[in-house]
Amino acid sequence: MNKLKLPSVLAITIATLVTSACQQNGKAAKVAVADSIKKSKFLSQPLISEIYTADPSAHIFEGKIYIYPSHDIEGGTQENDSGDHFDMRDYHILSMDSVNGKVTDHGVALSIKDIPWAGRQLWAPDAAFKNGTYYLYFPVKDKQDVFRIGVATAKTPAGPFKAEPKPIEGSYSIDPAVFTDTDGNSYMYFGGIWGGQLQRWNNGKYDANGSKTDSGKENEPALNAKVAKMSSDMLSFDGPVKDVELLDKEGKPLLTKDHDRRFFEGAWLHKYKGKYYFTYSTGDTHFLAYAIGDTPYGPFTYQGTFMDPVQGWTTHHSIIEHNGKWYIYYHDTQLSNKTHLRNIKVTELIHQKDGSIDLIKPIIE
Ligand code: FUB
Repeated sequence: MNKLKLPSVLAITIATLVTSACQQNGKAAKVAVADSIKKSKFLSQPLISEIYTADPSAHIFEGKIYIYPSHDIEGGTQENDSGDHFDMRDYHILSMDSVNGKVTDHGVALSIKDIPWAGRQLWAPDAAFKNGTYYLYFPVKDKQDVFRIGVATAKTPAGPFKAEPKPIEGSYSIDPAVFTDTDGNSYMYFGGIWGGQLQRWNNGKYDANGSKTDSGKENEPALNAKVAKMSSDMLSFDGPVKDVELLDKEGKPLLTKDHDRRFFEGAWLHKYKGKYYFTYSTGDTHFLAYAIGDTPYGPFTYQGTFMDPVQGWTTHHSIIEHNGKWYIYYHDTQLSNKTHLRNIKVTELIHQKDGSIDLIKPIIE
């Protein structure tokens, strides 16, 4: 799963050369120079360095920015294509008054030991607010090692959250993202292939012996993310789980072999000028891509990539509007240089007049 990127190699080489040139100035000077070069290759800096955080789902609640991230830890599990090394056990919620404001870590908001049906691996969460209640949606493997999506509730955005006794009926796989439309209806987008197990689900049934990846049906339509309308109490699905169809500009479904464009994981939805933007990670090709539709159900027409690969294997984001500007929250591995120990970041996201999104380059060349 590892990839080596040229800019990283270049930055490390330059850092080594400059630091050794500065040797007569002592250790502190060396560290300062190495640090400034290391930092300068990144477009943005980590929002918090006391804990490792990833998969940031940002929302504006009570006039503040709240971030619902994964809390990465060193669980000691061997790295593999199923993502077993992402062995997270709780969630910390972060908040700030403004995009560049001081970050407050509100501590543990939900722990795996307080989710009655959970087995292992608390992955990327999201949150929503309706009728005086905050909802935290989270994927975790159940005791049979199958990813399902749970929900927990609280009266304040930072929790603590109390988990419902069972997963959401009809939910499966990972990466829930809940979008509430201007008419008040909410929808959950979810799913992820490979470690997210989506390729093991067929007609609502899980095949424990199914493939570990999406390879094998290269010329067939790629696996789709899923969408379901939420019930008015936000605790269950109101209606069937549907495919999020991703089409090319000729109206044909993207194919499995199209690794640069097909859906992998990390769905998000935002609405801009009346259009629905479905954004997602292409996984093993490490892009963030976007597709536009006319309804929350799609179909969505692929438009392009809007973020180049970050340092690290996974790429995962959320998009919010704050004070008239749009921002993308994302992660990379700047602090640890380890796939499973990530740190969250933010940068501005620009929509052009024609509806396209400017390409973001998270690593400065
Ligand atoms: O954090 C674990 C997994 O890594 C997430 O669920 C994926 O989206 C990827 O970021």
